[in-house]
Amino acid sequence: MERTFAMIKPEGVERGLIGAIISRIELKGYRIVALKMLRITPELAARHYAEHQGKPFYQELISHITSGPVVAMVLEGPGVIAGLRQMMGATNPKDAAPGTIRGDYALEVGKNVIHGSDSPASAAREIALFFTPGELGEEQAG
Ligand code: DAT
Ligand code: MG
Repeated sequence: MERTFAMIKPEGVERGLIGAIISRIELKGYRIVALKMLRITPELAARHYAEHQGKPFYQELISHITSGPVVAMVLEGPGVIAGLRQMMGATNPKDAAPGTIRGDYALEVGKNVIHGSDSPASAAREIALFFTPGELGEEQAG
């Protein structure tokens, strides 16, 4: 079954949107495989956002994602990678359709409240960055 990595960003936690966002994910029918609140270190932020190194918004992106606790999760379901991206809406909330998470809860691209993996390769990489096999219930017996 397909899995993806999702994260409620610091402004989502700060604004009290954890319940609303998780509720949408659960009502859609995706299974929450693992979930935790953590403070992202600059090292983890740099690895997570490696593809954006050198872009004009990179420093702001790193300082923002490390500015407060986030809620990280692994979601499972058929087509969940693309499905969550559809539920999130466009990267820039001003382009995100009403009914999407970013369309309904955000105004600025730098504070777009949720991250979701953009491909199977990103999902596998990001899940492994944030969760141990034990946290995913994948420890070997014995
Ligand atoms: P997404 O989060 O939709 O996958 P992305 O991977 O292109 O988008 O960018 C990662 C994050 O970086 C995005 O959620 C918000 C920030 N970002 C992207 N483009 C930006 C821009 N032009 N100005 C400021 N922040 C930006
Ligand atoms: Mg992305």
